[in-house]
Amino acid sequence: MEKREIPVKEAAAAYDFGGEIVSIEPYGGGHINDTFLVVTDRGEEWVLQRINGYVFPNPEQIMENIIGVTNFIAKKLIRAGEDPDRGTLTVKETKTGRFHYVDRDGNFWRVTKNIPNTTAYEFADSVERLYESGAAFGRFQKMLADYPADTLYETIPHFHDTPARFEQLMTAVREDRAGRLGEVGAEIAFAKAREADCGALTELLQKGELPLKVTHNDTKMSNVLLDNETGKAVCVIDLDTVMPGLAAFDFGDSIRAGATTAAEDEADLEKVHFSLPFYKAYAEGFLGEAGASLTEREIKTLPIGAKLMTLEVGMRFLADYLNGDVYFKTDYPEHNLVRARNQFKLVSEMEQHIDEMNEIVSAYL
Ligand code: ADP
Ligand code: GN1
Ligand code: MG
Repeated sequence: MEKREIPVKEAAAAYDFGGEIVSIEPYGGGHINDTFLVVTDRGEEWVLQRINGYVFPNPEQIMENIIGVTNFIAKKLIRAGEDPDRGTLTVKETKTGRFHYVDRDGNFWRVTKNIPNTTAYEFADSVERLYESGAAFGRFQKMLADYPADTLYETIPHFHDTPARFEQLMTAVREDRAGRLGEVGAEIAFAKAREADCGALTELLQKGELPLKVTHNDTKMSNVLLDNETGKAVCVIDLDTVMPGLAAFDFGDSIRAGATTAAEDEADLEKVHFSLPFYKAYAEGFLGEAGASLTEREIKTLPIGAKLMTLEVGMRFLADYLNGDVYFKTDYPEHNLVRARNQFKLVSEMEQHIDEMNEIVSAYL
């Protein structure tokens, strides 16, 4: 299938960047949106993104969520004497005063300020960096603790509903759209053996034993910017999935992505291990900021969140592989399968270390 050209110049022309554009280049390593860095002749940098319409069928709702949340955080930062242009995303208006632009294909675009002298690391290669990401997401959750959660749209319903993700995998197995089922018997068996575990968090939520919070829901290392000089966390980005959720979703997703010795798509499983020192560093950063705002039950469920978020995204990669790679961006045909195997390896190792994982968070009870 031939890919349509992305109308990036058309989208850029909808904005007044306060100078001539000198370059527009692909930017960052996200799996969902198409992201570009726009540089002007005045040396200003802007991030121009085409929102993925397959993943987000209601982009207006995403933008409303993002404007609400970023304004809320900006006010708090200003009150604390901090710079809101660095501490949160700032969405730029189009020439006609809107927060998004719709291109000729009907796709939505947005622009945010690029935050200078920062880096979004694809992979946590030091405990210090993972600690900082924990502090950033912990602080993010804390700052949004009094945000009116019922005003947020659920941008992707059932996003971290692990039993629903299991069912989606079973549907993908039944349909076998890409004819790849024959290659994944071991991985399907791995997921099926854990079907009964999938409901651990959703059941507690349904019973009213865990509170719904405003959560980020996509807390991987590359969704936080660290200062290039000090190494300190500056800003949480990628706010498309901010919606009501559980504390364990945010903690868990960061652990699956960060407490590992290899990249998410490392194919050599000998190199892929769950790392307790990295887990501990993240827990210290996250709970140091958000710990006081969490109930005992919430803290106790963080380790199972790590296992479930890892299992869940492994099942999502596997389902996407079976569906023919329609959701996540891939660089080669086996990419989603490699990612799924990588995540399942981490799940197995987390299962072996669950006692130590529990012990580490119990210091904050
Ligand atoms: P995706 O949903 O595709 O992951 P993101 O919003 O995370 O989209 O953007 C992809 C990447 O672009 C990020 O991981 C980061 O490297 C970079 N990026 C996005 N927005 C900004 C920003 N405002 N400042 C600096 N870098 C950014
Ligand atoms: C996607 O958007 P990005 O690349 O930060 C995905 C997450 C997955 C992650 C796996 C909206 O995150 O849920 O955990 O890939 N985002 C969405 O790397 O589905
Ligand atoms: Mg991202």
